[in-house]
Amino acid sequence: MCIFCKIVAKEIPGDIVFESIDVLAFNDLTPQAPTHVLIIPKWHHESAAELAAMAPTTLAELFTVADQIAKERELDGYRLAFNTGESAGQSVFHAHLHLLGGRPFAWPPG
Ligand code: DGP
Repeated sequence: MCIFCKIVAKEIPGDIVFESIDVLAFNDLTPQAPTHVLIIPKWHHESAAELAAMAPTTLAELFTVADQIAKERELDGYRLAFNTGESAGQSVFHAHLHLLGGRPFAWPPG
């Protein structure tokens, strides 16, 4: 079982900020911004593309949950990212949407 599946199963602790039938959101262990929340499908999918193909409604929910959290925290802007593949920085192969906010972000990202 992957590390995020273990958080979903409550086998290891996660600092959970939102939960629905299909989606879980929890604070990133190594936050890169004042708000750094990971929003994941509870069902294991390796990547955003696989999630889009297999469960598009759940993929859409990740975005609505991100916006809901941003509104609750009154963020004036935020960045969303899916890293896909090692060369793009993916280290956990369970699809996860990064919600980053609370500081300015440069573009293009490094
Ligand atoms: P990525 O590099 O895009 O695959 O992002 C993986 C993120 O997951 C990274 O920002 C650190 C975070 N992370 C890794 N292990 C854990 C964990 O056990 N708990 C939590 N909350 N976050 C984790």
